[in-house]
Amino acid sequence: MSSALISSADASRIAIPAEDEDVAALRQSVVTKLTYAVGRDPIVATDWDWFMAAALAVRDHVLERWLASTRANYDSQGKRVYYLSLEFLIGRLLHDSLSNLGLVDRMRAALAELGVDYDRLRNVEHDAALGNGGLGRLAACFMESMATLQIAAHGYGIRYDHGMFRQVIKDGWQHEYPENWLTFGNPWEVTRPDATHVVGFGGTVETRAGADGTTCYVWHPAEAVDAVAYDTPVVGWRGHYANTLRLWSARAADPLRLDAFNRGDHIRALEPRDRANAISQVLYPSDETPAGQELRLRQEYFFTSASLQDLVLRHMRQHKGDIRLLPDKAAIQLNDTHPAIAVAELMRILIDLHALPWEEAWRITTDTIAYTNHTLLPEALESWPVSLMERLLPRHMQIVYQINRLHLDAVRALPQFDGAPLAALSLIDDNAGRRLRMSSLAFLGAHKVNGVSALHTELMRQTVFRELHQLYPDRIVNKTNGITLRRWLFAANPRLTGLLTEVVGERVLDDAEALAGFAKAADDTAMHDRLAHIRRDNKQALARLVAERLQITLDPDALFDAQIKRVHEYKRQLLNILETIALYNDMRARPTSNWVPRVRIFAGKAAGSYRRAKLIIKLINDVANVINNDPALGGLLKVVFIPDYNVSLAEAIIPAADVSEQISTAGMEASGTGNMKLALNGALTIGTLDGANIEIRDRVGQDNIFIFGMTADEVEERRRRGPGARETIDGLPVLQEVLDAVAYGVFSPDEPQRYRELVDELTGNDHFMVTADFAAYAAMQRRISAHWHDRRAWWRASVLNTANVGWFSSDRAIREYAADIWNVVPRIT
Ligand code: 26V
Repeated sequence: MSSALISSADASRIAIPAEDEDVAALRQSVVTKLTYAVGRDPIVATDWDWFMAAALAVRDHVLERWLASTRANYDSQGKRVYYLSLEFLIGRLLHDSLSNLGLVDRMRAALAELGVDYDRLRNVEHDAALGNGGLGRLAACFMESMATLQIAAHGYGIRYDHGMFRQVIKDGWQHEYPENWLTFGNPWEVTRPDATHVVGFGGTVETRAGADGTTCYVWHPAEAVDAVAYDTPVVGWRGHYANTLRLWSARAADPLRLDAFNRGDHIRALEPRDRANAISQVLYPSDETPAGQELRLRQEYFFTSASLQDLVLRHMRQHKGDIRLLPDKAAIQLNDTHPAIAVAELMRILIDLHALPWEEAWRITTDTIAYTNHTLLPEALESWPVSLMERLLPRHMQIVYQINRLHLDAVRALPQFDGAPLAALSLIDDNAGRRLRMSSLAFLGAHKVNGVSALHTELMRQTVFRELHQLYPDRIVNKTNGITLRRWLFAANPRLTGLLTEVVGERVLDDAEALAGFAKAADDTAMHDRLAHIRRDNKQALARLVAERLQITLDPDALFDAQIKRVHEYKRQLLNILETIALYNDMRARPTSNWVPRVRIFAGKAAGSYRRAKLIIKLINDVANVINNDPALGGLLKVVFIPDYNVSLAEAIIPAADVSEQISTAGMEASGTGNMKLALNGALTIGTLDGANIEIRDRVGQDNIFIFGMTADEVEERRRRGPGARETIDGLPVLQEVLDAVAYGVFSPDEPQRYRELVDELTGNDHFMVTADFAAYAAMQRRISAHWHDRRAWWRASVLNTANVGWFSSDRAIREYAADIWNVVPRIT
């Protein structure tokens, strides 16, 4: 590894003097922050006060590197990456920052000298939950990897006042409550009122004759909203370098209508303020429905426009006002279609504001922009009613129409064009009212379009982008997702990390592929014992958390089996809970069999309006109630649904899991990233041939992963043949018994009909193939139990999982984006 900025050896010499001195200095800076920034006397300071003081002290450490990095980027005049994402699911920052800076132990010692417990204090930090799930967490991992690899990058998004809702389980049902991460202040961000941009909405477009016979367009928006920047430094591994996450907050340009106020109409007077503020108020639970809401479109345009204005301004300042250099100096990555309006917005900036001709503007736009697709689910593909677009963004729609015209003309001019209708290729979908297909706009405006796993990319070529792919066969590329080891191994599982560095050496901390060296421990039984010990400690810690939150006792010697992710029918938590019931029935029927004690752990949120998913959560809790309280089982089987899943809870569950559930209907999970985190920590996967599971199998070896069920092709084929659930169930008495129990209210005696609709769907259409995959899943679960009895085989497989998943590091993913899409060279190679 080499670093042009500063090498590791130099950095440790410069940044880390004698240890005691450092502890004393840290302690002093925490006390100073407590006194002068928080304004509290140590005698009365609460955990929160100490947390703020510690975070501000850490931030000072980061700021120096941040300023140095910013200066280095400016001086180098190099190309920058701009990652536009409506979601950044970063979680807590204190421990992660300290861990990346190598200061955890010293901070712990400094606080201990002040009589403060670091572990208690780090738990009072609120999660920054500015995302729904995989897409948002990926953006956070990517930001960390770009800082680690010293790629000059800016993340751009929205500073939501309220992030992902808080999930409370009452009587087994999910309830959603607003989340208030900013209420007590956010120590990590720096407000930049100077970096404010005005974002327009609505109004009219004026056409003027230009000097040389051309036509100029002047947009006169009806409404103006200020986008105010809040910057958070993202510090990379070993703390040498930091990038900026810039999140926009919306403010009314004119917050008060004084005329109304003076008339005494205070409500109306504040209307502009409220309307503007609404834009950055809440994160949409985007797994919900195609957010038809105008507010969602306003959010998307708001942050896209502010970000493009910001990056163009930076470019002009840095590169002598030469906008033509933009593709050489900026790579813009669209994280899904949420910022797809960037295509039209950049065209507008280039043509209307910089007076470039269309062709040149189009070349600059497409050379600069790239787009990542994260789902093929038709209901999840964004499209906006043309009428709404024309009202809200009239100038952008003119540009979109022109893009579409030129695109369709080009198709008609192709030699192979046979006069067939071009509906499938058009940017406008005429089927369900006229709607603008955002995925097509993003595809046309990008030089590269990527999927997030090999299978997903192939399915993109065959399905959603079939026609566009035929036209542009080189545009779609694969970039399999990755995760940052710094958070998901080093910070979340320090004991395992310690063992790994002992076995393969310190270099594993800088090079994920070095994990391969751990394979030599595969058959070492002494090593197995140590791993088992570490896992047991982690399970005990999780058991304490569960006891505190749910008053349920877990046996740390039981097999912990975790399904932790958004609750969605395609992810098939239902398959898991039905098989749990089958296991329960079997345990009751054959109590003297050599059962493996098991804990089924569930955690995840359902979109507030997704009734079915919420019903599945209730079913899990109802089943848990019956099973956990059945004295006949003697605690052999436990089911827990841990509420309010978030990044911090994931960090507690993942190091404690023995089995990782990745059981989506094949062809439906674009990639998954939890699968990678769990395998990295040594959990064995039970999974379908879906998303990145396939690539995980290829790397860990098929003997070390439990793959079951239909392939994506088989799913498609079976769906074509029509419903076949009835015959399947008829051949499976075990499943029939489970479905009867659910349908007749065994788990819901207070409302026997509660799960009728779930069972009706399974016996009818069964779109997600729960019944079709049931037998294979149940058989595989039994094989896992048999495997558990063979401790040598189990830990061998576990070692080989950890050893072989280094490739799923987000550093590898980012290197691929850098080389194949952005054309930037990381400073760390
Ligand atoms: C969106 C929607 C919206 C409408 C209703 C159903 C539904 C279901 C899923 C989604 C997914 C939104 C995009 C997303 O988060 N995709 C996830 O991206 C991860 C990072 O690439 C990837 O690992 C996950 O497999 C993928 O689901």
